[in-house]
Amino acid sequence: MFTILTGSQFGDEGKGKIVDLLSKDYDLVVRFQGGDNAGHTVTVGEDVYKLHLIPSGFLLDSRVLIGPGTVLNPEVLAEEIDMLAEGGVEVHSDKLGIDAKTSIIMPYHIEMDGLRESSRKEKIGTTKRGIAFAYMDKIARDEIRMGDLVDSEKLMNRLSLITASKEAAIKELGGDPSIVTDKELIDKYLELGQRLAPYITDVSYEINTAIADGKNVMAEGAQGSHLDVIHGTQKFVTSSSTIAGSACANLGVGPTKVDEVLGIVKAYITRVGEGPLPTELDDEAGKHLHDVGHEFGTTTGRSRRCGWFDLPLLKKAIFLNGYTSVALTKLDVLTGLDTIRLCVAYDLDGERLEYPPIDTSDLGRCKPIYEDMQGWSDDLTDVKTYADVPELARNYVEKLEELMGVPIEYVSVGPGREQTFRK
Ligand code: 2SA
Ligand code: GDP
Ligand code: MG
Repeated sequence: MFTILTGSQFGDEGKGKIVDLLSKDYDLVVRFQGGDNAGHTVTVGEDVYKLHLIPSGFLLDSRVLIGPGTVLNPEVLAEEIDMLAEGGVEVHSDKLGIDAKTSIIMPYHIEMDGLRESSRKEKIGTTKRGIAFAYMDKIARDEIRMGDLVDSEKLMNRLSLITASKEAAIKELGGDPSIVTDKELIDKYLELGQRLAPYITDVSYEINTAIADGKNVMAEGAQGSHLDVIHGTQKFVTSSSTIAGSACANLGVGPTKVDEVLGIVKAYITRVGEGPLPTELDDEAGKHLHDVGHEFGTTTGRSRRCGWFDLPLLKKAIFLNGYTSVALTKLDVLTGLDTIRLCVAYDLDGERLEYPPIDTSDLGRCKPIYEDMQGWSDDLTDVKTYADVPELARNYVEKLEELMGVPIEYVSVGPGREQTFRK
């Protein structure tokens, strides 16, 4: 079975938690896009793991893979492996594989991201992890690949071919070009290459043979559908394709192999960084969602913007991904709100829109049209079955399901593995 799991909103829907929960049934769990801009949280009892690169299926028996469509900061990966080892979770090469074709995020990419972001008049709010600049080099065919990093001659040769253009680009951004040829940094990367060499694999081959052998494979998306570089709220997007189809292209698996596409849907909406968020709240309800939901960026610690559930954006995510089912997360966070508002459509210059406009600035001008539902005060965090969910909360879940037209398969009422049940 091949399952693709993606975020349906602007990221941070709780993908990490759901991947961890489901990974017991999967032989392989694979990241297919993005880099260490992602922050996926897995909570088991007292242990909280905040991962940026290692797929969230690492805790149980699954083998986890980093696919060739990702961009990899080798230092962050080495730190993650060390951090897990300190906590007693060993991640050796039988557990983790990295595709040889994965693009490496070089120190100059991180430098360029920071310089570009600070010089922008209109900020994007990137995570400053060098993501866009590493992808730019991939597309320009100037990237350093994982396979180059393990061979000093190859690396020096690749670097010599791009040094002049990288130096010029950094100078143009107002930075110090010496970072490109900095010997200490290059030596550090070569050391990291040696350390990560045993993990190198051919991800497409592993996945396709696993599927052919009747094994189960899960592709774990990062960020969210509306941050997709093509279909998202451009320019306030990340630099990779975050939607389900991207898993096939990035992993080298044919679309005929896909069995399920699971959408992770937060019971409200959040966004970190700039860009439109029509239901954004700047009142007590927004403060409630932010504080009760602990809405802070997992990678940067930035405060996440919060708003009511946005149906037009969700309808678009359903089209973009073709979800076969949905996991609804953070329902518990809504407890204690007297009224829960649901954005069912937008008003744009007096016209009612059931679906987001194409243009990002038009989306920024959309005013939400709400339907109000009665809230509930019961704590949900100890609820173990759907039948035990209080009626007013069930009304909300069932209203969302009806409006989305996609079955809600799982409901999550807390960060823990056990705080999840089937609907
Ligand atoms: P980038 O760094 O080039 O990918 O930034 C471009 C936009 O993409 C957004 N982005 C994210 N949005 C939500 N969550 C992400 N991961 C972290 C988390 C974010 C954090 O789990 O909380 O810690 O701040 C993520 N990664 C990228 C980003 O905010 C820009 O809007
Ligand atoms: P991801 O990027 O989609 O994996 O999500 P993040 O890990 O960045 O952010 C989701 C946050 O919500 C994490 O701190 C999770 O532990 C937490 N979380 C996940 N599901 C639930 C839930 O159902 N209820 C609550 N209260 N927290 C949750
Ligand atoms: Mg996250």
